[in-house]
Order: sequence, then C-alpha cells, then structure tokens
Amino acid sequence: MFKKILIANRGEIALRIQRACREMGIKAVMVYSEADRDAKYVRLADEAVCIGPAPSGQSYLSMPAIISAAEVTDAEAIHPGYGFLSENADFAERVEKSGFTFIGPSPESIRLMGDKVSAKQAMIRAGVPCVPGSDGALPDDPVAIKRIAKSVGYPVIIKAAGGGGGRGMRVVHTEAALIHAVQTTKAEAGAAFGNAEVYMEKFLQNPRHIEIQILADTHRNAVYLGERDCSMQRRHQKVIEEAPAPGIPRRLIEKIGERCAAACKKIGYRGAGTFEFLFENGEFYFIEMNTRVQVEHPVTELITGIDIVRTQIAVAAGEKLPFTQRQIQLRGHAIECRVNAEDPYKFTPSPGRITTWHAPGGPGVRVDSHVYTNYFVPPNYDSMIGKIIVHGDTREQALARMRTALAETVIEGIKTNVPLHRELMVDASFVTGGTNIHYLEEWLSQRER
Ligand code: MV4
Repeated sequence: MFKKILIANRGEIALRIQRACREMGIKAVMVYSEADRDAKYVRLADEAVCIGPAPSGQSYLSMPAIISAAEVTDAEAIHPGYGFLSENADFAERVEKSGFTFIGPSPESIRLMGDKVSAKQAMIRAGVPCVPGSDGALPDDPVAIKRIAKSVGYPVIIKAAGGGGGRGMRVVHTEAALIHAVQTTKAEAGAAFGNAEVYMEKFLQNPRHIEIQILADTHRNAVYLGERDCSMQRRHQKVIEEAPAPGIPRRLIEKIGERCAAACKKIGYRGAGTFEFLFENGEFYFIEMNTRVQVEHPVTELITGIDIVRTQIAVAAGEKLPFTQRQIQLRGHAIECRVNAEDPYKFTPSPGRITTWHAPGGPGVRVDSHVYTNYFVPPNYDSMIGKIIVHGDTREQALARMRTALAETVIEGIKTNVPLHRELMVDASFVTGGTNIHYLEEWLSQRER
C-alpha cells in the first residue's frame, strides 16, 4: 500500500480523502491555494504545500505546481478528487510519466469517456443501451444531417463531443431550425472545447437522471453499487441525490448494472466510475460516463456499506476488489442535500465568514464538510460548503431524519440553501418520489416567497 498520497483538491472532498488516508495508515499531503491557507483541514494534513494564488487556474488547475509538490514531498500517488484536474487525461498522463500513481482510471479511459462520441460508441459496442441518434459525429452535408434527424424523429438534441454535464447542447424541434442549430453548436463547441464535433440524439422530454456507480480493479473484476437518482437539479447542478431511485424495479437496475460492470471489464476500466443514464418509460439510455469520484458518492456508501474512496486507493495500489457482486447488498435508503453558500431564492453566491456553524447529528446522519465556526468561505471556488447525508431503513425514515437534520442545522454569517432543502423535504411530489429532471426548476418558478 502507498505510504503517502498527495490530495490535489480542496474543501470537503479533500477532507474526505484525507480521512480515508488516515484510516488506511497513509500519510496525506495537502496542496492549497493562498485562499485556503488557514483552512483547518490543511492544518490537519501530515504535510501541506502552497501551490499558488487563489484563482484555480494558478493553483488547483496547475499541473506543474501539483506535480512539483508531489516531488518535493515524496508522495507516491495523487488523488484528484472531483472537478479541477480529475477528468483531465493529460494530467493523468503527466502524473504517471512523472513516476506517480494517478488514483483513477488510465489516461486512455479518461480520454475515451471525455469525448462523448467515442464514449457512446464504446458503450454501444459493450452492450450498454444508448439514446437513439447519429451513429458517431454528424457529417457536414446538410442533406445527410436532415436525413439523420428525420430517421431519429423530432425533437432532437445536438450535443458537442467535447461537452458534457449540460455544456454545449441545443434542442431542435423542426427541420427548419436544424442546420442553423448544428452550425451554432459546432462553432460554440470549437471555441469552448477546441473540438467542433457534434452528435445527435433523440431528445427525451421528461426523463429522470439515474446513474450507476461502479468499481473496478486491475484484475478484471468490476462491480456495480446500485444506482443514484440525481433528478433534483437546477441548471445542471445537482441539489439533492438519493439511493435507491424511488419506484424503479430492482430487476431493471440489476440488468443495467450488470451491463455497466461488463462494459468496465471490456474496456479495462480501473477505479471508481459512474454511468449516467436518462430513464424514461421504463427504459435506461446511457448519456455519459464520469471517470471520477462524485460529490454524491456518500449515498451509495450508506446503502452499500462500502467505502468508495478507500476502494479507489486500494485498487490504484493494485489490490483486488475486496468484495464480489453477490456480497454487495443494498440496505435502506439514503438522501443527500448539498449545502451551498448562496442565496436560497436568487442563487447568487454568498461567500464570507461563517459566524455560527452547528452541524446536525444523531443516528443515520452524516455530515461531509470542511467548514466550522469562523471559517471564511472564499469567493474563488464552487459554492458548495458541505453535504448532509442521511440513512434510514425506509425512504420515509430517511426523509424524517433529513427533516430533523435540517431543522438542527444552524449556519450564520453567510446565506445558504438550507431553507430551500427544508421546503423540498416536505414538498408533496418530492415526498412521493420519482420526479423528473425538470421538476425542481418548475417548482422554483412557482415558488411563493
Ligand atoms: C439529454 C436530455 C434529453 N434528451 N439528452 C444534460 C446534461 C448532460 N449530462 C445531458 N443532459 C441532457 N441530455 C437527450 N437525448 C436532457 C438532458 C438534460 C438533463 C439531464 C440530466 C439531468 C438534468 C438535465 C437537465 C436538462 C437537460
């Protein structure tokens, strides 16, 4: 096992990875920007290296700064967390070329999944069901594009190969609007991602966002850890996640989960990963694969009892997965509320000093956060300051625990979205379960204040 790991991230996930290292007897090196200098989780690290000024382009996104920090501290491996460089294939490659282990999949896997056209083609070949659409990138010929759209059937969605996570997409309802939409999406994609390739899919009008967590080792073992329902989102930012997904028959999850695990074996995937699906009318349609640990991984940890971050580290060190698919049993229900430093009505960021931080607790309550009373939320990064995650024997019990946890939570000095979560936990449709990806935005547009 590694003796020392460098954590190339900040905030709650940096602390989460540090905790996994502690538990495994691994020394943790934290890198930090000038904005995070005084954070307690930085002080808590075995070693800490300042990698630059507050702007992430000069710190958490600086490959030379991070690799130098690993060199001077003699770390053996680098954990990238989520965001920042976590899905950058060039970074993974430079980490390995510099003699360190990248705690994640191979650069080739990251590259394959980073290009949404090659990702989809790999999944079709591996037997994972995808949204019907163009077979690969769209051609230039307008007549050919129109022919594809006609056979897919309107409405269609044009997506950038280099996009993902909601960036670089355009819905098209009629043939009259098609060619202009394709050209605009291509131009934007070329400018934003340096790749003008686009592809077409049938536009699903009212899907749910269901994702499958997988873990794979370097000994041809791959398992799925059930699903997460991430449909409660606003502007492609997830707000609430839960597992299992309400109302989806277990046999459907098992069928799609087996396909995902088989696909991992087929492409030689290693580490943790997530297959994102749209789920509509009882069918799963693959859209993207994430090659990192995700923000919402704790809901899966709570229903499986498996430590995903620990397993990422173990398989990166070459260990076999310590469980088989049959040994993975789902127990109870988990819900996560993302706590953001933002106005709960206008969603504008609300950085600044937290004058009171009182975290909830009790049975089945987990709080993943790096903040504390007197912590200063820097304005330079994502507004998420932590996550409240609850587990219960049933969804009803998990909901009751989340309501109690949110009622106990006191955060003063900055604005947070805790009031929003309190409202949603008693919303009739959310309480029923199974709302689609549009629900939260529709709810917000009719919300009374
Ligand atoms: C779609 C779609 C409908 N049909 N693809 C948005 C994020 C990116 N991961 C893919 N996205 C979508 N792709 C087809 N063929 C609707 C969305 C979408 C969405 C997906 C998941 C969660 C929230 C969403 C919000 C708006 C649109």
